[in-house]
Amino acid sequence: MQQTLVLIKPDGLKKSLTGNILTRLSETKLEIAAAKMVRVSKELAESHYGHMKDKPFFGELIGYIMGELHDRRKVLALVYYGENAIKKVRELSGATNPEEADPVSIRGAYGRVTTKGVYENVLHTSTNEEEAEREIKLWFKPDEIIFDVYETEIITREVVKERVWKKK
Ligand code: IDP
Ligand code: MG
Repeated sequence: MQQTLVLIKPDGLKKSLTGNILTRLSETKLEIAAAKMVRVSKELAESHYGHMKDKPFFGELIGYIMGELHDRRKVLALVYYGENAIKKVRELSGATNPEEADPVSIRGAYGRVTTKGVYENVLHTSTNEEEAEREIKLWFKPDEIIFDVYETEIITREVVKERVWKKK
């Protein structure tokens, strides 16, 4: 059994593709183990794409995943769980460059390359187990995932600062 991170990127949300993408992903017969809307901070974006730091398009990539290009400062983050989850989701997603992706793959059907050269490929999917673990731990807390996918521990925090609803 494996788990993999899927992000429906801001272009996917802006183009109203969420339903279509989830329908395509349901072909895998995998289980959705977690799902949430996330406002992507610069810190989260840079951490997620940390391994791309030296790429010439890094700045655009961070702006893209933060929603700056689409006026949608959010992504839908999901964890898919099941047998061979990483490969199944990856195959259905298609190649990184949407122009090279199989036209029946999700990226091939819905992605595009902008005139500035940004690959707007509508979703992110983890490549391997190591990457999936790093990414799932970055985007989700243990209790947001319905299966115990990785080892956890209980810690006690001294100072807890939290945003709550303001009392009337
Ligand atoms: P992946 O998303 O298929 O795993 P990665 O190589 O991990 O591809 O790249 C992360 C993201 O960076 C891609 O999904 C795409 O949005 C962007 N990207 C990758 N390579 C290029 C490129 O050569 N030009 C522009 N954007 C790229
Ligand atoms: Mg990748």
